Amino acid sequence: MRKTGIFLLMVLLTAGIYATDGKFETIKIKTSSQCGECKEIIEEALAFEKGVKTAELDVETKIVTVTYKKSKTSPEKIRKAISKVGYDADEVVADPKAYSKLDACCKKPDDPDAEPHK
Ligand SMILES: [Cu+2]
Repeated sequence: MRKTGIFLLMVLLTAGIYATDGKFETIKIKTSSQCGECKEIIEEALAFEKGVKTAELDVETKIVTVTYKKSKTSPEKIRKAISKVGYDADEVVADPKAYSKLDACCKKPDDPDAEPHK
């Protein structure tokens, strides 16, 4: 009898995990980030973005991995949020105003205003 109880509990738990799984999606977005500061800016912007559950940027690959709620946001909106803080996000180009405010070390390497990292 006790074993059946545990079995039922496990079935319910598994069903619960699958139920939440369907609501979330994970995407990878290529950004124009250059350093740890960029990582902070982008991750913070996404933390405040509606529907975003987690965001983690890999400085080496410049790829940000975002898990979001499908009913609350979309990859387009997430790319826009990254552009708004001054970075390219896949085919979405960085917002020029936000980009101009970035520190010299955070600018794209082919930009004449960019300064190499110390
Ligand atoms: Cu930077």
